[in-house]
Amino acid sequence: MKALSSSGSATPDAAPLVAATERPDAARGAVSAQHLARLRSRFGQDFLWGVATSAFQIEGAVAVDGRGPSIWDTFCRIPGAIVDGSNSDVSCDHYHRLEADLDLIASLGVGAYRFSISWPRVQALGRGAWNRAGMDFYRRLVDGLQQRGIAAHATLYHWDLPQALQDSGGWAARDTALRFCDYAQHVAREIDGIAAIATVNEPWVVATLGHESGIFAPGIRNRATAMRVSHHLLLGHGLALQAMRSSGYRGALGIVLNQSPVHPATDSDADRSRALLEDGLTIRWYMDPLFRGAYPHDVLDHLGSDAPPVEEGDLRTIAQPLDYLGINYYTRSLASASGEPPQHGPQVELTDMGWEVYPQGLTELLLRLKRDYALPPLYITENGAAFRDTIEGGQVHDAPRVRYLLAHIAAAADAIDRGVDLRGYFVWSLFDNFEWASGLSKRFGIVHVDYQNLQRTPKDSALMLRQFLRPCADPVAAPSGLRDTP
Ligand code: GCO
Repeated sequence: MKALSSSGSATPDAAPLVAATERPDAARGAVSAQHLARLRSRFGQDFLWGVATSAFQIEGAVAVDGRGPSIWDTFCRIPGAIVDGSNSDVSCDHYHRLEADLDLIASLGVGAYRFSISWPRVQALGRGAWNRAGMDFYRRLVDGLQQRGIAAHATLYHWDLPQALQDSGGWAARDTALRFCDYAQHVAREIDGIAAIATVNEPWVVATLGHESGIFAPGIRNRATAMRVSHHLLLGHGLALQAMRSSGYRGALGIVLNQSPVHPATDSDADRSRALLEDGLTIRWYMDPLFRGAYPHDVLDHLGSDAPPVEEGDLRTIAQPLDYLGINYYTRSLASASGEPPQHGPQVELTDMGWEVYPQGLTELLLRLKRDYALPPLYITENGAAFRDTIEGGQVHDAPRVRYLLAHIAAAADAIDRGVDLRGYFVWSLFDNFEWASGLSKRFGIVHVDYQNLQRTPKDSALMLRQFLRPCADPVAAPSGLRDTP
């Protein structure tokens, strides 16, 4: 998810995605093997390539095998909350198609798969009894990845809070951080073989879109509540890290933040100070407590009485050493004091979300983080784009997505060349899936999903990724089993 609602662009100078001589064929999304090989050679052999999903967006099966309702199940029932009136009761039905989907992931040649664990599937009420069937599902998932030689990168909280916890205050209640800690410890102890665990995905989205603008679950509109939520998410993260470490988990532990460089829409002083504030609210509000043990003063001043209550010791808990930091990058943000969305020049390419394609922002962001913080190794845990794909004759020629991915991978390489310790890159997303308040209307996948019959069809971007990762494989034909997986 991008960080700000005011994003857009008036940049006349947006750099071409791929140098003209190397630009993939616009019609078919075909890219020369030479281009792919050259790009690949900019990354070390140990660099981790993966694809990413989240539980609520793909699993379906919301009321089977003891899963409890989540806040997103509830939110989907509010008239008008989801633009197309859809829900995720079925979505990709991944829960029932696990083995075939794992084969599909393996056929792409990736080294890692980033998925999330649905808290209400493993603990229906968010406290008390554990749900054996839910735990078994994730055990099968992790075992299946291991059997295929793919590293399991799990996220514990990708927004699907058990509804029962919301009923007792949700993340605005400090107790939810303690419940989260119990859940984290249980998962880390009871599911063997997870290579990396991220505590929370995009706390800014949970706090701000869920509790200030209210466009995401649970749909609350109150800034003070949103800021309490942000603090409790960070506290829950810190408590969970301590608990997982002390219970003997030996994989890598981290957190995932969504970040966009914030640029002033114009050179005016007003826009510049707005950009500084938005940078504070979206980036420094999370990075400073995690890596400096303090909330940024300018943001605290701005919040005044909406600042969250912070108890003695909280910041020490939050600033636990991390094994890695995950960054989700989609676009940049443009800040304007007037609040008016900036106009886009005709040269600016927008995705189907209306987000500016701005790959150089990824390099800029990574260099800035390196400059300002003492960082652990970094991973791009999400990067990708929604476009209006069409399927014709069993093929999806998603040339804009191919260009987007290649340009951002090149931007990641630029950051590495300039000293950033970047260890991996995950495409968002493996599948077209339930895109939150946009429902099923936005397609982010490199694999197309037909929501009528649930058939999976790798798009050109998936075939490109496979060729990028496994250059010896047949560059044209899909691997057997890749098409027509049920
Ligand atoms: C996010 C979420 C994803 C979104 C993606 C596109 O990080 O925002 O992890 O669930 O689907 O970002 O908006």
